[in-house]
Amino acid sequence: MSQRITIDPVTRIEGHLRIDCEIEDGKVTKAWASGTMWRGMEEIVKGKDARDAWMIMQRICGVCTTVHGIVSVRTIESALNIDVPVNAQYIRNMILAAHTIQDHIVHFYQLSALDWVDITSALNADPNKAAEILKGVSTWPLNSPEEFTRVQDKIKKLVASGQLGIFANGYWGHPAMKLSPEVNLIAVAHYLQALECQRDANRIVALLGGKTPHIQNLAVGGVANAINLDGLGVLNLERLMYLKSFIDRLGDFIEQVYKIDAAVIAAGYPEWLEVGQGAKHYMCMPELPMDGKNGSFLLPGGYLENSDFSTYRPITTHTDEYLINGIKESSKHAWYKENEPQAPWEGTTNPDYTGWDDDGKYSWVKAPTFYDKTVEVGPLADLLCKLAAKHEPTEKHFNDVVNLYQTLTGNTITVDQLHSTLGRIIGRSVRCCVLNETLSIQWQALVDNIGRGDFTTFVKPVFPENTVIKGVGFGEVPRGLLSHWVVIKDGKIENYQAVVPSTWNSGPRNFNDEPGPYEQALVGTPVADPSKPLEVVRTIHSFDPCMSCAVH
Ligand code: NFC
Repeated sequence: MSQRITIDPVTRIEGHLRIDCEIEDGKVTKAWASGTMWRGMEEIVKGKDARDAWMIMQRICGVCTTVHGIVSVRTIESALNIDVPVNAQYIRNMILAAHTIQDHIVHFYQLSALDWVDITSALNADPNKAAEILKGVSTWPLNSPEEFTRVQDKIKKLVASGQLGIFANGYWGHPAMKLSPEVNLIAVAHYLQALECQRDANRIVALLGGKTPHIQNLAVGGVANAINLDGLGVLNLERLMYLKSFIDRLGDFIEQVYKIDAAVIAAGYPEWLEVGQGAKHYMCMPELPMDGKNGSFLLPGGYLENSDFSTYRPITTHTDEYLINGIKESSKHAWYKENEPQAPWEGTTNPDYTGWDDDGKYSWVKAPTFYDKTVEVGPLADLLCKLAAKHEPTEKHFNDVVNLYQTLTGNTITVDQLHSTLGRIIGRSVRCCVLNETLSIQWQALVDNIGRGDFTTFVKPVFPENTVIKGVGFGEVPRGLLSHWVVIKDGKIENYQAVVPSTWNSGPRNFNDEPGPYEQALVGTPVADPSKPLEVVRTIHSFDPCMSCAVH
């Protein structure tokens, strides 16, 4: 006998997401993902000056706040075919990398850890044993018995006060919680420390971007940071060194805490390497451009089909015709008037709410496809594509996670097992380590270029008169592949479409009725107690949904 459950809203995400599942014999057999809020950003921006698009479109989201701005300026610059000064690229790259690092730390600890970590069990832990577990594994100075005792006392006081605050509504004591009290205590301690450490990543964004969330330093044609090494410029020597101090400090937490915790959590839940495969096709963008035209990148991107590395096709530029011609969005199952797949430059967004229909329309999220296929994007796609590309930093950090997992469990993690809920969590930690290394590289590239006497950060854009121009900008952002598409006439926006990572992943059934990645990933998920569907939430959280991005 099948049972239907609805989780609405799913919490510890950004935005408004409803998940419906049919459960039979303790497993999910069918699922629906629905974005339940629409705002119409693509309509709002029409008719506006193209130079202002980034400022408006950045407001799609307050979580991935910088990336819509950066991709939007790339979009307008692609329409104008202008070369951006490399100083501007390095500054944008550091913002993008630092922002993504901050996002991944917050996702692991604040948004998803409590799906796996039972706070109440940490009360029974032995702080000495907790410190012993990490001896020889991590050099993090706060992994001490004293610190673990301090954290445990803090939680005890919280429980005694009856005011659990942020820890009030977990699935504590759930049969799917399996970590030892000591590992739970370690995770709670790191949860609290992560709140502090993520601020260093945000400081990098704010120093370069003027503020965060929603940076202020972008411009079509570059950035507004003035470089003046010994004067009172916005970016002087003192600021550059200040920036470097945050970059260095951030690395310790990522390497000595986050990467290790990812392996420790995986070791506690090996069965989650067998659950949660989404779409079988994966795509990620090349990112961190090192030239002015988005044609050469520090990090590779590509596309692979049917979970098969032999199909890997590198994507080497943001102007790749194969890439641009393959992307469409369909609204057969979304609350918009048009049903047929549309290429984004011709895309329309005409809202038409008709209520929930299991076999018809049931979401505000459109369904993107690549050459008619539903594709997963995000940290797992990023990991798989970079492993297929034999990207050395990715291989190195992935091997570190696997080696620690092996030490803890005696087993290895195969690439086949990455198509899973844990695969996404591991992918995000690996990506965070890779991005952390890029921060120093970008910083050095900027300092070296300034040292050669190049202080340029901006070229003035000139819009042609009486001509329609089209642009597309891409980015590999925290939740995966982002693209913005624009049609401009006389400097004003005629059409604007955003095809967003969480749209790819949380999309409903596509024009061919194939379920979206969330919906596919949920099928087969075990559910011990349908009234407390922790396991469903684990898989959904592994994607790190951002629904205000997904719908926009
Ligand atoms: Ni909001 Fe964004 C979406 C990201 O999926 N990353 O491109 C935007 O949010 O987190």
